[in-house]
Amino acid sequence: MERTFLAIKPDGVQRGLVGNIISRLESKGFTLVGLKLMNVSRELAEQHYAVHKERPFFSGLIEFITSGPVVAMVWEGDGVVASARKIIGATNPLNAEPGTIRGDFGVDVGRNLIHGSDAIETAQNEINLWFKEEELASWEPSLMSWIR
Ligand code: FUP
Repeated sequence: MERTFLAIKPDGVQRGLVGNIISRLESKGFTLVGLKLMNVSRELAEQHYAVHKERPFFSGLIEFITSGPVVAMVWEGDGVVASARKIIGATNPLNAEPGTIRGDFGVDVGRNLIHGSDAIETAQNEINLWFKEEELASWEPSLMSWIR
């Protein structure tokens, strides 16, 4: 079953949007299989955003993501990687459609509320980076066979 890694960033936590964000993914029909509130070490942040190491915004990004607790999550379901990206919306919240998380709640690319893996392979790498195998709980929503 396909999985993705999502993280509600410090701005999302501090603005009290954790419940709202989780609710959107739950009511869409995806299954939560991993969840933890955690402070992010500089080392983890730098590994997670390694592809952006040479970009001018890198140090600000690391500063931001390590500035307060984040909610790290793994979600499961058919097509969850691409669908979660749609639910999240464009990287710059000013370009994100209303109805998306970033479109509804954000105005600043450096404070865009949530991270979502951009491809199936990236998702697998990010899940392995952020979670230990025993922190993930696979389960079947048996009364919801109309969803999966
Ligand atoms: P996304 O996959 O939508 O999270 O976007 P990217 O991987 O392109 O960017 C990662 C993070 O870098 C974004 F969430 C915010 C930050 N960023 C900036 O701060 N400034 C930019 O110009 C681009 C990205």
